[in-house]
Amino acid sequence: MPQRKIIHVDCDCFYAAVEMRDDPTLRDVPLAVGGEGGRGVVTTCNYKARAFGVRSAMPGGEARRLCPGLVTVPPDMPRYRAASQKVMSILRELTDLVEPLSLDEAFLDVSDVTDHKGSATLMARYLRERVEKEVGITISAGVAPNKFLAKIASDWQKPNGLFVVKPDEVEDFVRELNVEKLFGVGQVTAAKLHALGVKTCGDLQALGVDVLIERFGKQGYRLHEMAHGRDERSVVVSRIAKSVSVERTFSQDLPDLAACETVLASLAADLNLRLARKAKDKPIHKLFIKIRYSDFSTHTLERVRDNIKEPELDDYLPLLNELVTNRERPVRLLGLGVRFRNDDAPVTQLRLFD
Ligand code: TTP
Ligand code: MG
Repeated sequence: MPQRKIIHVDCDCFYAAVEMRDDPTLRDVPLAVGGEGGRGVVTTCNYKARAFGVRSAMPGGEARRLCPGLVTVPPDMPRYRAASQKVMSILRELTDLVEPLSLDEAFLDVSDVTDHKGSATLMARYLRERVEKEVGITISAGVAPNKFLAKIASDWQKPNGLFVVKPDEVEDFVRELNVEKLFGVGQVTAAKLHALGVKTCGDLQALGVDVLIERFGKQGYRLHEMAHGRDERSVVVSRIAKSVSVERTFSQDLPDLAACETVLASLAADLNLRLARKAKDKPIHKLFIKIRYSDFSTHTLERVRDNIKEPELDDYLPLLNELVTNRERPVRLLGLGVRFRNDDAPVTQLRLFD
């Protein structure tokens, strides 16, 4: 297969960036979106606030303790959606092969783009400039021969950065890469790998594919491939789905049901973005919700809601309340989804992070 060129872009402190763009008095203060008055959780915060240790999914009270001068504003999803649409349409002017992962993040396959001398680095530079000028927020970009490396690269020089992994640099780049950076490696897998003396992809390479498969099954093979910087997944513009869902794992557990309720709006927005793109006008049959607690026990609940158009926060709240019996139990992951009415079309399951 010819060498792919993939760009991954991710907006910097996205919701906070939109707020700072629209209100100059917010630009030079530590700012969090959500968690106002100590209630609910922070959806995101600007980099000034991050310097104090404030993070996404942190309860407002804790954020304020870490950062006494923290300014908070309530989330305004319609404004973030509008900014997202502008960003995505700039990306789509470069190529049709754009795969958004959420409101603020997308992969582009630019292998066949001839503009900008065919240089993905120049293209990424151009996209960053245009978004800053036309949308008024900054994006970070990663350029690499595949999705997995491009996504890591976009994070490498964040915020407002560009990082390029050229094909002949892949070997050196992955060798020092910590296993925590690999897709699908959370706390549990990381702990198992550490117990085997594995900290970096170089260590993973040394361990070898046989041991990895023996210990981790299918995931072991994926780990081996990623440790060598390989990833064959293509950029997918749209597929026929029988269900569409989004989920989010929180870097810090959500403390209780009230905190879960405050993140539902942004999950519903991400879900509707995916619905519009992947399954426009497909008749919805059911809504479902998924929750994983801090002890990793996972529960789902689904309810028939025939022909609902754009499921919103209020459509999911009753499911959440039905599913959660203990309001004080810490939550690690939340997911929302829809199932479509059966038809004869070929089906593919879609997941946000597959
Ligand atoms: P991210 O891209 O994860 O974060 P970010 O853009 O705020 O910051 P950066 O990329 O510079 O590290 O998420 C994009 C948006 O999604 C974020 O602005 C707010 C929303 N979000 C939540 O509402 N809750 C969360 O727990 C996370 C991680 C994000
Ligand atoms: Mg972002």
